[in-house]
Amino acid sequence: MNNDKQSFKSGFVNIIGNPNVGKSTLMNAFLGTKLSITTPKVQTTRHRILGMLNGENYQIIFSDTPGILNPKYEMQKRMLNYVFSAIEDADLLLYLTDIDDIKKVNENIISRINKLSIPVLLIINKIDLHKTSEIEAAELFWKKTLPQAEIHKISALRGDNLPELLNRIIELLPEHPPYYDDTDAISDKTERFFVAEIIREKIFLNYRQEIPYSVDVQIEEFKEKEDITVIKAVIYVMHHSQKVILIGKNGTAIKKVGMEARKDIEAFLGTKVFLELRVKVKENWRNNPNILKKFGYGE
Ligand SMILES: Nc1nc2c(ncn2[C@@H]2O[C@H](COP(=O)(O)OP(=O)(O)OP(=O)(O)O)[C@@H](O)[C@H]2O)c(=O)[nH]1
Ligand SMILES: [Mg+2]
Repeated sequence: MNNDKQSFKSGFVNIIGNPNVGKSTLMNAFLGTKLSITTPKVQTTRHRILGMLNGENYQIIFSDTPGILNPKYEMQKRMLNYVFSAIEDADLLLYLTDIDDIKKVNENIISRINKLSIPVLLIINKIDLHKTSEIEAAELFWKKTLPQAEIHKISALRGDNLPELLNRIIELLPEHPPYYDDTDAISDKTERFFVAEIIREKIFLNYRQEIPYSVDVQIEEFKEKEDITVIKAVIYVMHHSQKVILIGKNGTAIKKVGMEARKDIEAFLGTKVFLELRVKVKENWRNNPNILKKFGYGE
């Protein structure tokens, strides 16, 4: 029995990369469940989200992180800080790219990675979208840019090479007892957090231009009753004109968001859900440190 304990592996496997390369899709694929929201738009993920994967002899704590960006406002600064923290506390770093983002390499991040002494896997994602010659060109580029990284080629969406990648991750994990005793827990974030995220995902999918980036969702009430969960959420926008767009003519736009979100929340919670959405204006919330803190964007 003692031997078994000694060979247990556990560690923090942090996923970083440019916006939209498939970081959240990859973590969800490993976990076998849709935990982190994913959309075709950049900057979908705004927080660092842990996802736990428990095996017989291992516990992996994945971190999904926001895409690397050049911050233009305070919320984005905090998003980038989550990336920095993920570089610093990783036992194993997964740098995800999608071939198209070769031209958008952030030198600061690359030099930080090149100074690390932990194993780094450079993962070329979305191979289902590219020709072999394009994939090979990307490989060459990354061999030069991150010389110590081991290269893997995958499709997070289709599942290509994911079992091999998972085996390699387990091989590289340090021997360590599990960090989390509760093997049923899948994340450090609460159900309320994920419910707000589901609503935000529907806003990303239903609105264009600056609207998704001007919105935050907060859960004001979350009551589990015998046969239904009652959820009241507030969607914060920055200007009155955005509130008008969000609600739409006769409320049709917001109704659509509510219906789509309710379906996913019901599947996520496994209960029936009553969902009430309200829209409120909070001027310039993205730049207000106090509001950001209240909204869960720690420094
Ligand atoms: N074709 C294809 N699409 C993929 C693959 N992986 C992810 N996608 C798509 O790429 C888009 C972005 O995926 P996300 O997982 O949200 O990307 P992300 O890196 O988490 O993005 P941010 O949170 O904005 O930084 C979504 O539309 C995904 O369905 C893949 O392997 N192949
Ligand atoms: Mg994401």
